[in-house]
Amino acid sequence: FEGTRLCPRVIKPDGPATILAIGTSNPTNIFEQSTYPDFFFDVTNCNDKTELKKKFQRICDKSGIKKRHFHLTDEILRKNPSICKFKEASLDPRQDIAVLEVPKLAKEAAISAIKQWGQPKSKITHLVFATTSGVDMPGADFQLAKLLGLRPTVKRVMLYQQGCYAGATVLRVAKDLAENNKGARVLVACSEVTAVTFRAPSETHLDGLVGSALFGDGAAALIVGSDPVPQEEKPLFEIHWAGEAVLPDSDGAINGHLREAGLIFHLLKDVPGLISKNIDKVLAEPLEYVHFPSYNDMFWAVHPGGPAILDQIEAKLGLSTDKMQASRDVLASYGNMSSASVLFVLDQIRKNSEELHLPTTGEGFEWGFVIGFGPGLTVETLLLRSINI
Ligand code: WCA
Repeated sequence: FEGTRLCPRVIKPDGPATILAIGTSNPTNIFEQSTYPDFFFDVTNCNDKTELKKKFQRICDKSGIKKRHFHLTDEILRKNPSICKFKEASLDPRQDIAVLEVPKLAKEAAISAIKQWGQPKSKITHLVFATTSGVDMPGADFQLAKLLGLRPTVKRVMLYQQGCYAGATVLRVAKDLAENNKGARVLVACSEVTAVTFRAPSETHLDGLVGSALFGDGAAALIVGSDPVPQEEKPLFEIHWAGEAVLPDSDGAINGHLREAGLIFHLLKDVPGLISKNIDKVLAEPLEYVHFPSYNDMFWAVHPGGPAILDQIEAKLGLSTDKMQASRDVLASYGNMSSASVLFVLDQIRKNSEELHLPTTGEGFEWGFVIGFGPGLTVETLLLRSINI
């Protein structure tokens, strides 16, 4: 049990929480969006619903998605017919998949992050894990720690059923841990599989059709700590401000209910409108902290919940089209992976910055936002400072 105990009297580090590595993973099974309507209506035995299929095709065509990765395959779905019905008791097979696959997918992302970090995993002092895909005891955090062989004294925080904004929440929690415990190294992970939400289309649940067109599987993992060790650790972004807000008049805009039939999502059509209407108010406080740079002089990691959300934020804030490119690229390649999505976007931003030889990890800019949104309607915001490359 030695080695990960922190000083009993809290000694605070000097600097801000810093992201030291980002890893991602996806299941290998891929569905092309162009052929997905045929597959989806066939495997759910709904080919007779021709008007509904045309509507689904229209949503897929406007989704901005080229492909998605799923743990679910044609074979798995055909072996589990209850998952393929609209609302049949199916929680058991869904849980059987999620409880196993969520930590497994997170493990791959974590191995990639730890490798990039370049330090022994024994230096990990804390683990913060979020998923909206299933629940279990002991939780996915426990399973991930075991799969990775982390020390039994690693201090864990498990966040279940937060929805899509949790990609930013895990970093808010990691920031508090890293900035209040000298030497802390926090492994952060988000992992989602659509085995909990997959279901047949129905005229009675048209917002479910939107989820079926958008949601995908993926996991992201990061290492966070303050005072990076020079020559040993490579900082990517500093986390300077973290906050959460519930938007006014947004009750019921995004809901999810875990029932015998799995996780049932409800999305009002006005979700993009509600977010864009309030986005400038949400950003006012962190912007004050950095003396109001122009929106276009910042980098933007926005949860790619759907193209309409990105379009409307872009229009409301007067952002140039390149600002949301990383969000659109992640949406195109993976769909909406709930909590993991925004962390994929951040990874994409720093990779693009390096490939294009830009002066900072934040596309050449000093300050940027990570913005997640989900049930509530809750918006979770982080203000990041990039690092000179
Ligand atoms: C609608 C709706 C609607 C449009 N209800 N019909 C991920 C993985 C997990 O495992 C678990 C969770 C998650 C993620 C959870 C979340 O992130 S919450 C999701 C947040 N995202 C949204 O709220 C979606 C935002 N919407 C969009 O990006 C677009 O509206 C959309 C891609 C869905 C459609 O594109 P559009 O708005 O440019 O086009 P249209 O023509 O306005 O809409 C196409 C059709 O979709 C229309 O029907 P139709 O018959 O006239 O063609 C709309 O009525 C319909 N539609 N939103 C029910 N919420």
